[in-house]
Amino acid sequence: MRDQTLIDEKTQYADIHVPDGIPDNVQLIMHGTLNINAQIENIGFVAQVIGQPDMHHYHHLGDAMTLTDGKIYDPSLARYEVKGDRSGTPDDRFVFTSRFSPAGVMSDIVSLASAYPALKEYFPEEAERSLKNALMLWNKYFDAAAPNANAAPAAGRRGGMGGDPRLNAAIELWFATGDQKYKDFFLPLVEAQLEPRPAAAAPAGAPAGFAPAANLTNALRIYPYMDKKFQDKVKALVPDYVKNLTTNGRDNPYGVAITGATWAGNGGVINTAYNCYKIWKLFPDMIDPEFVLAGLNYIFGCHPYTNVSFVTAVGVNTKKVAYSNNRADYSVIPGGIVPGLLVKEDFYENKDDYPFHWGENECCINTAPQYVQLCLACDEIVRYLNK
Ligand SMILES: [Ca+2]
Ligand SMILES: [Ca+2]
Repeated sequence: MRDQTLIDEKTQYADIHVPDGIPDNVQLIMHGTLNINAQIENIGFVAQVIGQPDMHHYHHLGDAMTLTDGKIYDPSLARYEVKGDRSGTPDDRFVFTSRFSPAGVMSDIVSLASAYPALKEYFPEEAERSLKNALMLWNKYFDAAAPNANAAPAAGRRGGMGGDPRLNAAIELWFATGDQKYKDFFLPLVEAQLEPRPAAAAPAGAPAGFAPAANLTNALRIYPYMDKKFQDKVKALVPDYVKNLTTNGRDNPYGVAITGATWAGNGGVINTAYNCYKIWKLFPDMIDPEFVLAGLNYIFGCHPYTNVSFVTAVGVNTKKVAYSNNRADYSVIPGGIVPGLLVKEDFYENKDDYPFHWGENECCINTAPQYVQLCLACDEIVRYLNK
């Protein structure tokens, strides 16, 4: 695994182009679990937002390290006065602890349980701490997170998007612990996802008679570890899934499904293309690997309106204005992926000279690892095709 960065969490020192013997991906995961575990151990759950205290921090363009002084704000001190680990500088970030949702906790379990195997070799203590907190949250909120027990499952942005919000948590806890009880819980839910979906699930603008394909995402994730009966069932659904991809792509020449509503759909384009890669790995005769490449080509510029690469600083003609970890107007931080396009008539589609359309111009961090995975998948496919 790639090791090009020195990261010392104790001294809070990082240096690029200095390998330190630990894979950088593992260190990134560690960096995230330190924050998640600290929140769980101090306030009992992960807050929906840790935000900037004022406008200056919100649009801060300097080194992000300088956003805060690393000391606890003490209003009894004079401005900029420092005493031990406290200071009179009102730069502490705000933690929003309202809008707690048991369903939202399930995604914290996903993060911690999936971090466990990744951290075990290099950071065994942090791995155990992550698993312990994941199990604690599962036991504490399992009942309250049930779809029918959740007073307002969609009230928070992390409250789950339909279905049982505990499904993915159970899958990751099963991978982490091997405990059969998690499998007993998730398997019927995954099998339900393989059932035909109602016509109402068809994408906007789908042709008449459009039959949405089964949701294969979780089934593909667990496929290698399941029995033959399950595997046969998944395999039987692949032709319809592939046909659906073709139908979805029929309304544009790019071979991808553009969401057309709410948040623009680059995340969906990337995830669908990566699902196609997983199908190609399992059933190479049943899908054209071009479906995988089409997703990345779209992200890199083969899309309506412009040929701009949606990955900031990757490509010849790239997004030059995008919100990232700050909201500084008309600026950009390299390496983010913007949400992309809605493809609406007379709409401000992903403009650099009018970048205020949040749902098309804001990079979200969860898209970055998905994009990296898709790049690795495409690299493998291109090598195979050129063999
Ligand atoms: Ca490293
Ligand atoms: Ca401070």
